[in-house]
Amino acid sequence: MNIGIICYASVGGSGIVATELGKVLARRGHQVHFISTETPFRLGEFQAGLYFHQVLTPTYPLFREPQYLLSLANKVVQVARDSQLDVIHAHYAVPHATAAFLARQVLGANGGAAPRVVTTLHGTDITLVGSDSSYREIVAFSIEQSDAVTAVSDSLRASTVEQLAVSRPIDVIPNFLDVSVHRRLEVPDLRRRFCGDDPETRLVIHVSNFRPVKRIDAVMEIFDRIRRRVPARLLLVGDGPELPMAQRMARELGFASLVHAVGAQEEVLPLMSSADVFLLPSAQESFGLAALEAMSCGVPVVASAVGGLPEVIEHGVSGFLHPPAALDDMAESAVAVLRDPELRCRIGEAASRRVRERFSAERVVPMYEACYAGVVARDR
Ligand code: GMT
Repeated sequence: MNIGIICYASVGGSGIVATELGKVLARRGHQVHFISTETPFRLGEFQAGLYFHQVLTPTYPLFREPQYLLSLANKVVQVARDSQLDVIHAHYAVPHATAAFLARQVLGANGGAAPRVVTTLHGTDITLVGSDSSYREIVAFSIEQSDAVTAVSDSLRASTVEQLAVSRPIDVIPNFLDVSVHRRLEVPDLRRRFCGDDPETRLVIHVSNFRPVKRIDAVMEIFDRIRRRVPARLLLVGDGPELPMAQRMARELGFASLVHAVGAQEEVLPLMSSADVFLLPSAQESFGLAALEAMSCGVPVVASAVGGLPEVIEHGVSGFLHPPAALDDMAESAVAVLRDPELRCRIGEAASRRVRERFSAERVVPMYEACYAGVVARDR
């Protein structure tokens, strides 16, 4: 099949999922055309069957804002014509589902053959951005008009129905990892770099885009409670608007020397593999791809019991979930795994087993293929 994937190229779960999906689809014999502003983060080495089409959005003195929606829709039309796309797969509804809808209208005008549109909802495109009254009507319309819609969790499907009053069917296709690559690596040198030579010092990690929804202040508060009870270091991976606040909090709480902030990194597996516990106290998380990455490396996750996280982590079995306000409880769970190597191992093994059994590319990518086959076979 010829598939056009529209995604954000910047660091972020939706772009990572779209990129990994495209890579696996190409390995399974499809022709995959990424359409984005830059080469997608994590695209990696050249792979047969993968193409990249850059969206350029020219500026003009009359415009106060670049016209991204128009240039994107225009590029989708060109790629669809040149490459005879069967399916346009929009990852993240805003504005990608709308661009796909526009492109399909253009291609189908005058009775032309138009590709089918599949939209995958990722989370903030519904819970934060799409439900904002400035975007709501258009986002809901674009979702209704897609030929198929998928959401990354049951929780996100329910939020979409509730917040956008969407009435069409939405299939749940969870996020996934290539489990042949996503596994624990042995990285003693890296661990020593962060923790020094003391074998008792534990490494706590947080990976995100450092936006307010991630509650970085809670990460810092939880770590403050942990480091008073266990010798520990905090590894912050990623960048975003809340990072300076995190560094200020570390100084004010007196543990700046225990924090390593390494910025946005393409290769997170070695960093995840060197950690003992992952903190994710988000206010909202439709799935929690970073948690899944930590779990694949056998790292216990301590997270908020919000959104889709309870579909990923079973409390007390493959990680720990607490109400977002329960910082003491999150610290308590983290201290328990940091102090008890046997518990850490048991939870870590259950976590990596869960990823392999429920969230592997082998299990999930065929769900997308079935979705594409369904829309292509269906009469419009
Ligand atoms: O909010 C973000 O962190 C970015 C956003 C994105 O662009 O990818 O993340 C959302 O999509 C991810 C991939 O499906 C999910 O794993 C994240 O849980 C989701 N974020 C939120 O719901 C806050």
